[in-house]
Amino acid sequence: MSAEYQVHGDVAVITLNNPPVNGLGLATRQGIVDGLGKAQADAGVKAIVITGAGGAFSGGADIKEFGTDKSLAEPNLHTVIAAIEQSAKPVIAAIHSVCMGGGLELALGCHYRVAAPGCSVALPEVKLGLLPGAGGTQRLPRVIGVEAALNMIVSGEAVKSEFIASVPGQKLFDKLAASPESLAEEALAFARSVADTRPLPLVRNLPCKHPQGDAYFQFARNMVKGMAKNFPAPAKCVDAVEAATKNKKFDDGLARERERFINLMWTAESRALRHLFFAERAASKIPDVPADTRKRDVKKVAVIGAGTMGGGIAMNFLNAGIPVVMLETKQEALERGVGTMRKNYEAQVKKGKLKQDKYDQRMALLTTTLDYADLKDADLVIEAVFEDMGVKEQVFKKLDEVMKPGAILASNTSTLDLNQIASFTKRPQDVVGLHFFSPANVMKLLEVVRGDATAHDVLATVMAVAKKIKKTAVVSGVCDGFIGNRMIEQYGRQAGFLLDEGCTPSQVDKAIEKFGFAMGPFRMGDLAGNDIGWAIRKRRAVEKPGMKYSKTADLLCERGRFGQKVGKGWYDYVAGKRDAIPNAEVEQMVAEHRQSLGITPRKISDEEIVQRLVYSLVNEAAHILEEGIANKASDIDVVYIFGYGFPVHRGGPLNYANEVGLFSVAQAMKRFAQNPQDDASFWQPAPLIERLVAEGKGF
Ligand code: T1G
Repeated sequence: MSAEYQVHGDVAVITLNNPPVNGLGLATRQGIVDGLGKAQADAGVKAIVITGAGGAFSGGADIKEFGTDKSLAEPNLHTVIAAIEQSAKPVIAAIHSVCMGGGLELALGCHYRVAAPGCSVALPEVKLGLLPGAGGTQRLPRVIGVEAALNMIVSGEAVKSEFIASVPGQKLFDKLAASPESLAEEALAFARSVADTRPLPLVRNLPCKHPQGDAYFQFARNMVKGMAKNFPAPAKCVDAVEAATKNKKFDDGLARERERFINLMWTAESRALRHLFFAERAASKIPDVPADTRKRDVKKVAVIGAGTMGGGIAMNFLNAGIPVVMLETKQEALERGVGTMRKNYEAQVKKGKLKQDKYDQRMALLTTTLDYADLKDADLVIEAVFEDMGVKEQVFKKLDEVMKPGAILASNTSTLDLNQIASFTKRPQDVVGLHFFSPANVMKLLEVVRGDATAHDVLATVMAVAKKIKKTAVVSGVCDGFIGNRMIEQYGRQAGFLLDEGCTPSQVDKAIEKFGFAMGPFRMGDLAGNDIGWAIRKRRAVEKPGMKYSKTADLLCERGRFGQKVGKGWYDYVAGKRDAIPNAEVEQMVAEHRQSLGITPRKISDEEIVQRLVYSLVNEAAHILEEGIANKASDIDVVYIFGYGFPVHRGGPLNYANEVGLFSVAQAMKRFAQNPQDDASFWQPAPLIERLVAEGKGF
């Protein structure tokens, strides 16, 4: 069922019913049109109410239909809205909970709108690389004003129904119900009260003007140009709303909007954003862990280690209202850690991002201790101690003694073997990896590392906890570097080889920043600290003696050029500034090292730089998929977008490879394998890529 039709006395009620958010898919659209037809034909029906079943009025067009012939099939949303406007009897939208996108456009086509308080109202199409394509850019300005409408459309952000209803002169809502519970009754009563009112009011007939139109839209264009460098949709939103104020005939403005909507629908940026919309939600689904797996209660969390990571991790739980007990080995370490947390919160209070009382509430949920015995009643403990297996062993043996049965024991390790960590306990089924990314209270990504013994309910529990602390969690199997760090190692290797072959650090950085990364590998190294990679390479030199690396990064560290924290790295930095200033000494060092290798420098195009950096991620990702370390390709895109700054408008490394076409990607890899300075064995396209190319498929 996708739209139910019932008659209550002299009012017909059409209830959208397409779980989970009453997406306006073809069947639902057809159901609305059928219901309208029945109501017109029934002489006993004096008015029609449209509402939504479950937790939404409507979340908009059914995004799952995009790219299929259903999404534009008749009756399309325009046809449905026209049928509402042409109804001989008044149509009243009774909206609650969620009224977004096409759902709001549907309501705007109605003659009247009654809203429950607490309803989230939005035109979020811009977040999918689109613009409202069913009249939203033409009708919303007519009921809340041009500027308020353009702000909503360009931001895509939701506004509460009661706020909109409180704005003098607004015409979006004819009535605000007393509560969500009374909406149905109040909508029926309202419908009866307007049953005989004629002419039926139409939003399309309302005036739409801006007193300083040209100046305002020029200002708006300048604003969106700055905020949406890689996205075409915001500028087109401005065009469409401007058309609403310029066109004498409503339908001309509608036509302008439609042209831009169809154009945006076929852009790579919109495909990328729609891919990520579903990818982020799909990541929380673990193929062999049923969605109804019972979860353990997590009412109290313990964090071991009050360093940068421990403090950041603790803040996530305090922010979600979950009490935290934090343990350190020394009082001064505890005090330092708590001091850093306070500084972080106070900075937010100062910027007006956090109210003082909220800050106080959060800190009141934190207790600290030097004694493991104080952790015993925590439901989840997360260790964020030094990245050394010996230290982890001590901690987990102690936790095994102290923690209550059923407590989840999590490690924040970023590369160590979680199965080995679990083996230090008598309860490996309760052990899981929770790899936060620094700064842990800011970065959205959380790699949930699944050990061989990790229990299903532990996985289900930590995925739910991740959602509660507003993290985007992706499950990874156990391997060196899990998903993200394993991929970035190949990216870093390619960056080094490019220097050996003829590039300067800034040439590599500029090329990949033009592709869309906020920072190239060398600026990123200077930010994170070049000595971190140095330590990992030293460890790997023992574990994987055969792995080929460029020596330039080691030479840089041997000169103490660890990056911004010491004022010099690949680049020079002026105290207090982040500008990366190329350094002749470093470029000389790179050139001399190249000479020592007997390599004649060659001109390397930006295209090759980008391909080698990005395709190295793609090839490693294909191996990660083959080995079952990641469950699905979209999970890897989520990791790289939310944890490693892959440009959002490209949709992630694997989405981007699909856009390029795996045949071309594989061809480029084979070319790179011919390069004597590179690592030929690495550049053999992964068997998965070869198979997909043979089948003419993508990831
Ligand atoms: N179509 C299809 N499925 C949708 C959907 C939609 N519009 N919105 C959500 N879902 C699915 C989602 O994939 C997930 O599925 C489940 O609902 C719960 O989502 C012409 C063309 C509505 C605020 O952009 O902002 O209208 O993973 O986890 O946190 O102008 O979903 O369970 O299988 O996000 O409670 C415009 C997008 C479409 C709204 C609910 N509308 N959705 O948040 O749940 S374009 C949007 C949201 C359009 C017209 C154009 C949120 C939500 P699964 P969730 P939530």
